[in-house]
Amino acid sequence: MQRTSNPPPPAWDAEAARRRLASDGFCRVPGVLDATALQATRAAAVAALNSIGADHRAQWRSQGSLVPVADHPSFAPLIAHSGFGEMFRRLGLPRTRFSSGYVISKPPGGPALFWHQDWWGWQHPLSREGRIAQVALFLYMTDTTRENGCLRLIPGTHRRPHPLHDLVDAHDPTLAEVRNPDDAAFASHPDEVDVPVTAGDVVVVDARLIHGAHPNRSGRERTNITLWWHPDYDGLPASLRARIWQVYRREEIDTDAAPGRTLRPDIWPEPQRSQVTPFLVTDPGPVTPEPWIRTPRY
Ligand SMILES: O=C(O)CCC(=O)C(=O)O
Repeated sequence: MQRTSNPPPPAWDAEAARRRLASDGFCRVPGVLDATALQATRAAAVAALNSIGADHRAQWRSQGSLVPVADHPSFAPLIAHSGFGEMFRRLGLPRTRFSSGYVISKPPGGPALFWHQDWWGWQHPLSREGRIAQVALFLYMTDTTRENGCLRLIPGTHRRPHPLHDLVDAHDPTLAEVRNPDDAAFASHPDEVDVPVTAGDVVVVDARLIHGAHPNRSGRERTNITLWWHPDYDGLPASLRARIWQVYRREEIDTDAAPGRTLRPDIWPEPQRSQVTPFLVTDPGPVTPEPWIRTPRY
């Protein structure tokens, strides 16, 4: 049988990406997932989306879906993908560990994703420093444009206040269900920047950055997989690690779309468990977790 090999990944300027992540709170790295990895990840995403029903879609209408990766061991090869380690290294984010992830998939006609930021440790002084405690990798399974619901964000808001901070209570159920489509949390903002991608690119986003997504006006599903990682996890303050450990264990969090489920990568069946073990956050021991404060404090 003839084997086809993937073309080499595109070159990218690591220094420029590093600077952009520091100054604007995000960067786009092209072609991290090759065609083979994309195909396998798409299949895992489709299976995960087949496991949810209309009630889930209604509860998470703004996101489109919010399916925990922890419930689907088929995402093990994605978490362990060698391209991430290389990317983190070049971005100057060594010893980065994985805590959680979600399949966030906008169906055709899906509304905008509300403006929000995802950091929860605002009481900790590290929140106002250059060091990044948590990044999202956004992995889109299709090319994205303004038409099909690409990411949009407000550059620099990971380090400075912005009026959108005042109106958004991230992950409020009224926003997730889009009870009021005229809420400013869904509207375009003059400061917004679109981040369209080619499938296989990774958008790296500082958890503190204000972001959202355009409505999906196309006739096709627009699927994203968000993976949360923690640069220099072992060097983070113990209270932050204790809270990240709780998130990983699916304890006391406000974004687990499947409360009561307890599956997580360290109890996945083999061989998936072994595949991801080197990349997972670890138990910091008996430490009081950082308070869960989602409201930014500058
Ligand atoms: O689905 C998207 O485009 C963005 C997802 C997102 O904002 C998030 O996971 O925090």
